[in-house]
Amino acid sequence: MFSNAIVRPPCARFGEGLTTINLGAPNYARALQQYAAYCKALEECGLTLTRLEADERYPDSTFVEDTAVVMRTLPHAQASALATSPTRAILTRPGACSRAGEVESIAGVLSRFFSELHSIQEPGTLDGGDVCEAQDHFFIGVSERTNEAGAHQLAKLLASDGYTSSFVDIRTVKNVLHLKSGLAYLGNNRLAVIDALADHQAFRRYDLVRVNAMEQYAANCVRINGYVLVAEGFPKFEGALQNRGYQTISVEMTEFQKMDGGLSCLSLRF
Ligand code: CIR
Repeated sequence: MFSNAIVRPPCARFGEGLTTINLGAPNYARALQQYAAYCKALEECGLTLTRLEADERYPDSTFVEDTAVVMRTLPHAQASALATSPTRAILTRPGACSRAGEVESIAGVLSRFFSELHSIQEPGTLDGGDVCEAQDHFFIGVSERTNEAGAHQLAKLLASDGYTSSFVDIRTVKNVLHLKSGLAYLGNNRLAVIDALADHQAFRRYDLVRVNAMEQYAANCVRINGYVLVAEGFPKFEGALQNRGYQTISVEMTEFQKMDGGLSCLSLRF
């Protein structure tokens, strides 16, 4: 169960952020509306939101997921009362220089919830979007943003808390900025995964819901409590989830997609 999410609205300079996709400039007013609907959906899933102020210094600062890796429960504590009290969070070291300063302000907020904060250190770089938690295992993407040193540092920190991890190199996978642009954990040993990653050996023991190239953006969905948040406009994937018994909530994400961002990127959930 998740109970909290940290969110930050897009700032007025949102359109100056990094992007590789060719979908045109985002409409700021529309981005704010989509953000409001996203927050409402998180609340519908039962989360209490910590709403941060927009940060004009960093155009990409609405994508808070990239600044930290939060652990919900310790695997060995799952059956005990400790299960609901998160202990450790790891501050990342974003791979894009323009985003480095985003981490500092997140640290202050996380220290209200987590008793221990750790950090990825130079020469490691790591973006939270490259980290996919699947119960007591983490998939860590090695990407243009997350280097091997960062991935190893995270794996070591996770191992000291009893989590296992595996690396997934996505550097040659086209149109995938972060691992979670193409992968999501759906609970019960099931993953949503884009076709281009589906044959990776790290996923061979999982039940896969494949996302075809036409609907690739939809793979970045988020399972929260009894629901799966999905991007609006991808009927095949949403139908595949519903056929498997998931209750979906769809959210319009067009303006965030223009900036390479997906549903998971807009919050830190724990
Ligand atoms: C960036 O390029 O860093 C932002 N424009 C998008 C970050 C998206 N974050 C994510 O996938 N976790």
